Amino acid sequence: MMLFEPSASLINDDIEKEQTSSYKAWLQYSPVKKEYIDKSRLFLEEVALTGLSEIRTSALNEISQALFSMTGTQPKIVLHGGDKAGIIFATKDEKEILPDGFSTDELRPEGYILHQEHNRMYVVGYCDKGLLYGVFHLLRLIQMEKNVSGLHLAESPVNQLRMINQWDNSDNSVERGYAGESIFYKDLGFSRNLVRIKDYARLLASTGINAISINNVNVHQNETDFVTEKFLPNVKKVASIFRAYGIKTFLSANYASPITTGDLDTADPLDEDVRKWWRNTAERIYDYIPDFGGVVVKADSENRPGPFTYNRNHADGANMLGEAFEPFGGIVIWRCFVYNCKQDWRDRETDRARAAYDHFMPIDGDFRENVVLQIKNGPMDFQVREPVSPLIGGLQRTNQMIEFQIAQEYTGQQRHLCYLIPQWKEVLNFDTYAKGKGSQVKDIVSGSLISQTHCGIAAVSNIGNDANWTGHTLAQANLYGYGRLTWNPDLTTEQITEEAVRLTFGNDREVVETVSEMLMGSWKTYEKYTSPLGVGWMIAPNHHYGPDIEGYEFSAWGTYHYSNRDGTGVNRTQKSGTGFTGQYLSPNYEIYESLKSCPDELVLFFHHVPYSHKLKSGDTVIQHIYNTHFEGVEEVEAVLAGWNRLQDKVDSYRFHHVQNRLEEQLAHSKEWRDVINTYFYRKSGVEDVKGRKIYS
Ligand code: GCV
Repeated sequence: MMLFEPSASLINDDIEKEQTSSYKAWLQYSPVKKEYIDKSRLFLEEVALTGLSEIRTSALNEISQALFSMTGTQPKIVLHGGDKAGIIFATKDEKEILPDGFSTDELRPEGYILHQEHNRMYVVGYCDKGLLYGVFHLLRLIQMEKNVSGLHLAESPVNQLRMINQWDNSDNSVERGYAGESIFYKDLGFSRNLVRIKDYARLLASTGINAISINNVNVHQNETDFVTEKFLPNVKKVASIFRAYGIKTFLSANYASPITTGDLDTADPLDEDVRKWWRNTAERIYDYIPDFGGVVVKADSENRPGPFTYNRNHADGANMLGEAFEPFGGIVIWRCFVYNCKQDWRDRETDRARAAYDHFMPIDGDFRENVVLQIKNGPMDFQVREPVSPLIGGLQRTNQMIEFQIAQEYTGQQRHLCYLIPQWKEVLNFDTYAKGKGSQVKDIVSGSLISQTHCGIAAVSNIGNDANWTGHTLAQANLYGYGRLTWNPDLTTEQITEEAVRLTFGNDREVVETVSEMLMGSWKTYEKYTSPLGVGWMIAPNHHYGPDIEGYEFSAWGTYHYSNRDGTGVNRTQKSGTGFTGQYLSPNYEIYESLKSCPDELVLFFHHVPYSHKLKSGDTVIQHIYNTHFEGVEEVEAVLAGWNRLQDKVDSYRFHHVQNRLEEQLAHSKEWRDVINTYFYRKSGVEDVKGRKIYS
């Protein structure tokens, strides 16, 4: 009997040949130079290990095919022994296959050691998952042609939960999806294209992701039934694909399920029948999927049901679910994106930015150990620029994870290039002062500063069934970088970017430099030609693509900028505004409260100022708006020109694809520039000191 059989191809049959390079994303496994192989003492006769498991099979599949594709050599897989030059797989207790005296002391949960000695490369995991991560690390080094001779390194993940949230619906759509249809669902059922899901699992695992929720947090009627016999066999299939890559499967649950799919007439969290219903439901799920992760819940938010209907609070709701999932080791991820989406724009007291903190701070400490609060990075909603949510670090006695959005809902929808790693790094490095100076967000969500039983980072995925996964090929770097940051938030943006580019496009110096530069500057470029100085929105309602400055100004969504002939921005101070600044700990509170100390990039988020207000940069607000909008467009022009120079160095499919997107971005950035400049020119009547063309 063949104990291990590598699967035939890493490439999905439904992908056209010319599209394969974009489909492979950062797992290209392109040939490396022969001199590199010799120089780095890569011995590839065999891969030896003492036994198989599901995850080890994934690791073996990956390494066999990757090595063959990169080096032309297919190592022999040797079970129980191995005595030739090659690669050794082990976990911490398999001392018999490790060199005498090999220390595994450096191993931490889910971590690994890569160690080269004589003619062998040891990949030693704390457990099988660590082993798999070690394999991906080794393959990364080889693909980047990094010298591995004499290599010794140990790594382990900083965050416990490294999660992806799919906003996929079973009608094939993806809420805020910009890369085609769902890869998970087809016509109200589950997709049969399991290869695609497996390739997604490979991509995620290669960056260190270990958890995924597979359906939209807005759980509609059909998906509510995912927790029933009707769909659990399918959920089980998907979960087993992810399990083989060390990824736990979660479902988004409808808070009102006992009514919607059960036969109760209430979802009151304190009702005994409701509690029993959820206990039975949890038991059923675990019958199918014994290592099921748990549920993600959006409750009392944007018209979704929740405990408020029964005059209960969020702790009552979350704890009721926590109790049901606890016996099976499941967790409840409860979202804090709770605000009044039916606000009257005339009401100047209510401030959406305050909402999450106002709802959750009073119940800090009231949640069960297996409940985690998931908090969006900013107090509003994934804008190009927002301050960090004051709830992060505000909560001191509750499990918490941060939520980012890889999907570019407000940042160009994967038609514009907007690389978000620099933004996420700023957020993760933000000092909350929760435990005095040096209380950075990354240390709060990793649990190192505030002790928590469950914590970490989640993000809304940006993939769909487009051949290149992410709509814009360069948006792949956001998914890659996100995973790498969840593994280690201390990786620099430069390091992540270099990896993403080299793995995706190869090691040619000009390509690496050009694409890295394109990525690195793109967030700030996007910010320049869209809404200024942290004010946010100014985007077309509903679909959120393109400028519409007053599109939300008189709506119920609580997203206003209050521009008039004299000035613009939202007064969120304690002194004379909505008081939101008061949610920050000192000295952040004072920094934001005072116009003098408020950082330029957030001035309009916190203050309403006259157009003549002088920023720290020396420009007035109005001149800043004009300048940045002209600059933003010029920067897109430069990016397109840079890309065009790579025509002979990038395969034609990806080259033309990216070129088309950049051309669209250029045209669209001009639209943004002119709409914003003209709007503020008409409001203020102030001329551009540089006399550039602003339409009257
Ligand atoms: C899933 C924003 C988006 C919604 C999304 C919501 C959320 O409001 O526009 O599409 O719903 O955030 O995060 O729940």
